[in-house]
Amino acid sequence: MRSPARSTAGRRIRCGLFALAVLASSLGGAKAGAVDVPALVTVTTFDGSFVVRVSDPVLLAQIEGVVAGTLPQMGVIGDWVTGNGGYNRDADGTPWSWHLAESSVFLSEGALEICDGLPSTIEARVNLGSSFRRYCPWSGILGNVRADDSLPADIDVDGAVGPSDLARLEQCIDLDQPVCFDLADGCCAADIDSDEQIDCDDDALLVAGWTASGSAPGATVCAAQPIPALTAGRWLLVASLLSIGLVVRRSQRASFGEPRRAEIRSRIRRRWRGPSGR
Ligand SMILES: [Ca+2]
Ligand SMILES: [Ca+2]
Ligand SMILES: [Ca+2]
Repeated sequence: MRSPARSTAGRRIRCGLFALAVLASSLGGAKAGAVDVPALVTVTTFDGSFVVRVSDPVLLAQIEGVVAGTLPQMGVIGDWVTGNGGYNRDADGTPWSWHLAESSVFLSEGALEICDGLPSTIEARVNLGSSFRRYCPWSGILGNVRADDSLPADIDVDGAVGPSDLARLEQCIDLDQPVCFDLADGCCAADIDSDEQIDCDDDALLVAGWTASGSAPGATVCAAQPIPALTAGRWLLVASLLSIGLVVRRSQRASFGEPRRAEIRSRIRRRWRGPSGR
């Protein structure tokens, strides 16, 4: 990621560092706490914020060091995937349609300009179906490290999995449109398993993660579909096997059964009449 200081990329990296330093001084030093992994960390940019989930204790210690000011300012870098993971939202609570894949997240003192941007930049990329996944917000400042209390199926990131999440999934689910990019803006937030489809796999996760009172109803299209289709398919298979069995048996009778019966009748006649009976 780093480049020689005299190169253009090097100047761009210094610009990124400068932005970090200015915003850090304007926000003041945040206090680091002893939080266990997994933890949630808020990254605040010039315009909007997002949340990163951290399961690596070494990375979390680094982040806490940066937040406390005992380590030099560093920015977060990672690769986005669809779905908000049940935790990624803006400061005003609006859920994003993406989150950074945990295994891809690291800190760096500099980053290339190509992956810079605001959280809304990434939101636009998700909805455009961009294949460029790297995100390294130059203005991103780490802060608010806390224990992870998120729920993976919490599509609207309100702290519970319930009717509002189901309503969102029902609105976005489309079994004929496998890629969530093709759906209305914001629907990629409903991709609970981050496979870029809004389908019955996501519904199964929502049902499994249901925290509201009562049993989870699940999406109508998924509740109606799988079992009858499977039963009908099984009956068709049984009927096909029976038909094949009948055809084979008839053909065996035709080719082998009749000569065998004729031979037995001939033997009986010979035994009854004796060897000279013919
Ligand atoms: Ca919810
Ligand atoms: Ca999915
Ligand atoms: Ca799927």
